Amino acid sequence: MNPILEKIFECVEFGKINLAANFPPQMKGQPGADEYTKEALDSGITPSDIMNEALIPAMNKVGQKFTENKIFVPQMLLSAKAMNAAMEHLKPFFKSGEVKRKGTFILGTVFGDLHDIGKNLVGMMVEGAGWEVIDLGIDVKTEKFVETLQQHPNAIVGISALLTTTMVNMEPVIKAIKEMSPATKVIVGGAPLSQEFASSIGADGYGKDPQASIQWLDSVVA
Ligand code: B1M
Repeated sequence: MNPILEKIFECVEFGKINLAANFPPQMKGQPGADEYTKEALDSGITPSDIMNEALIPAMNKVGQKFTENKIFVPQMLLSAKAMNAAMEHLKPFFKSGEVKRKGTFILGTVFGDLHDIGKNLVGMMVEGAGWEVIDLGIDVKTEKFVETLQQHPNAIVGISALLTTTMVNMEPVIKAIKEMSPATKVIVGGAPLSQEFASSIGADGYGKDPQASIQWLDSVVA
């Protein structure tokens, strides 16, 4: 692999955001994902190669390590931040259509629920895996999901819930989505959920964690 791409991979894997960042200690004083991505673009490496050879594989590795309990939420957040720093340089190329996304993912925490840490992690990781993410935030009403889907008819919808009292709110959201657009796929996730619960409310997928969600999303568009 190109040495600059290797550096970007390493920065995302270990959460080195930029030169000023003190974490991780062994990379203190070194450039981060921010500087290396700019350097890569300046040296003529294409945005697609940065995305497909460095960012996506690095985030895959991070997601895998999280699933295996080798790293925890703080490390994954720093990796996501490093990835975001790199993405800032790539966004203009996405907007111009030079780099293609795998699809659009509409994501939100179900109405009644204000928890967003897990949802944000899923959003960042899915974006890092090459998807366009439309994050509707927390306490998202059924109408908002439906309205956003009308604007992005080919999108996949993701709903998060952290409370046993709000996970039941996912069912009417899914029902409304399916009534409007039966072909739309919906994935749900959040600590109190299970595959069994997801199936019982009509969801197409269940994401135990970001990595499982990405694998499911990729399988839908494969
Ligand atoms: Co709340 N809270 N909270 N809380 N809170 C829990 C969830 C709770 C388990 C704590 C406890 O009692 N032990 C409990 C729920 C009990 C239950 O339902 N059985 C609880 C409660 C009761 C409450 C309040 C009702 C408390 C009160 O006011 N009396 C209240 C409710 C407010 C509301 O939502 N209406 C409340 C409020 C809050 C804060 C605002 C203070 C804060 C949220 C801040 C924020 O999110 N910005 C908060 C927090 C931080 C927590 C805990 C401590 C941590 C949650 C978290 O962020 N986990 C939590 C206890 C705990 O989990 N230890 C708790 C880390 C996060 C990375 O994990 O969200 O599970 P998680 O996400 C994972 C996976 O689930 C998955 O991927 C992520 C990464 O692996 N995932 C998805 C998540 N969404 C996904 C979507 C997908 C796919 C995968 O596809 C779409």
